[in-house]
Amino acid sequence: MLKLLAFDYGASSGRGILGKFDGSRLEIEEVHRFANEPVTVNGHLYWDILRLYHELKQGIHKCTVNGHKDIGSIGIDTWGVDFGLLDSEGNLLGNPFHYRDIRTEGMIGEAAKLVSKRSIYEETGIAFQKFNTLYQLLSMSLRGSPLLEKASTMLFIPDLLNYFLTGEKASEYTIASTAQMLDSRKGQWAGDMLKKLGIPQGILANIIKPGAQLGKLSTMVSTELGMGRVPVMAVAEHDTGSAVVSVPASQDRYAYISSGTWSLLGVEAAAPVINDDTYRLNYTNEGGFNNSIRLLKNIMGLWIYQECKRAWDKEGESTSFDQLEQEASKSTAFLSFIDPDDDMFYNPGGMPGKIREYCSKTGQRVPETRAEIVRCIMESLALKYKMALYGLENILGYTLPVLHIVGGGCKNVMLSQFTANAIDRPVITGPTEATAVGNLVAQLVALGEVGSLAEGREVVRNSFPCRAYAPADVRQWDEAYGRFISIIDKQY
Ligand code: LFR
Repeated sequence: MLKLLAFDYGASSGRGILGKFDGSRLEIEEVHRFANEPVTVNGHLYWDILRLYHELKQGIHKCTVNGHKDIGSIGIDTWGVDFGLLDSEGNLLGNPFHYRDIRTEGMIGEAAKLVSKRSIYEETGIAFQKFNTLYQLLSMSLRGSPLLEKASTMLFIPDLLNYFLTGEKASEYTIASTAQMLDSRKGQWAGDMLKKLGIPQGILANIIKPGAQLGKLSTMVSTELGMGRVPVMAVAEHDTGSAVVSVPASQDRYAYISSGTWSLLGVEAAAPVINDDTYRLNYTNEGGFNNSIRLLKNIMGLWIYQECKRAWDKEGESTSFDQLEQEASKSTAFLSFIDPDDDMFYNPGGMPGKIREYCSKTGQRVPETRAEIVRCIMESLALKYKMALYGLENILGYTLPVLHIVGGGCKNVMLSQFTANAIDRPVITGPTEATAVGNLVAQLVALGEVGSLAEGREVVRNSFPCRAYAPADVRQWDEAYGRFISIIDKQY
């Protein structure tokens, strides 16, 4: 039995997952789970990176003491775009900023003064999101940040954690692609563009492809943790990249949603799709495992729901997601809609109030109860998925007959059913631990235990149950879609 360890960091929690592979099936066991709580200091939002590294070591240590010293390899994946800076001696310069920090406000416009938006898109294929690494670095460069001046190396979060473990500095391709700083066709840093934008190129690390060994636990780390010098693999270090590796699809044409804090809806493509439509509709082309491209749309996802729950918990109205969904399922359908991607929902805090404000501004009935608010979020998300899926089909010129939903969001039965109803296509959910599973599959490929991504997906199909949802109430959902479109098109 081969044992592997996957660490998966999301925006609100992280986990260490032990994978056991018997040659055809993969079994997973959660060995460590921890909160990932960003910290506000002086009005800026940061990741508590040393705590996150501490949790990584705790997870490895737990394996040591629980009889799993014989780990074959380790892989790490995290959310995209964020990074740490190292000085010339390899010390971390400051705490990495959270992508929701305000410092990138207005930076897309500033970048466009130096290089046209269309040229940035033509070269990188990456959608315009104010949180992209490009705009984080531009904001530092424009204000003459002393940290940036001192920096010798920039490492994305999973690269940074790998560096702490192994001493190796490299930028894994899938995570680097989220930066909007790569030439998407060559898979290398877009040197000329970065020069025009004043981004120092000396700090960029070598790009390495996923599915290979990055290094080994350093002697210091392995002594500290009582674990041998275990190989550390470059997996698809971007969580979405790992999640898509785990999609258990057997047919050629399908769409997926990697569902968590964000909902990433897309397809796997052989090459970047960069044209007038993808530019206008802001579809992105992220680098994937096996040189594939993830042509997808970022949708705000369960963030809005998580934030509502956080607000209610804070007010002392503590509840569970299950309870909220039960209440919402009894609430009236199609009372009011929001555009989940409206900028007003991007920043943390006061989410129930923001939803009410949106509905009031757009002349709709204002949801009062928790149940009405949750129902409004779920219906709006399902309708936004429909919009993104139909947009994708237009771009591709063919129909996507089935939608796979993977990741923690699969647990939300109401949203999965609403999605099938809205898109009028079958929805298949699972695996729930998609990112960790994809991370483990990439390690199996790197170790030569499975021959290809297709074989890896077969392992996933053999190992994890799926659930299918058939569309229902299609006519009502069609009508609702018409109203949804007219509301989100409203200028307020
Ligand atoms: C999902 C994700 C998305 C990325 C967002 C910010 O966890 O990685 O793919 O757009 O977080 O990094």
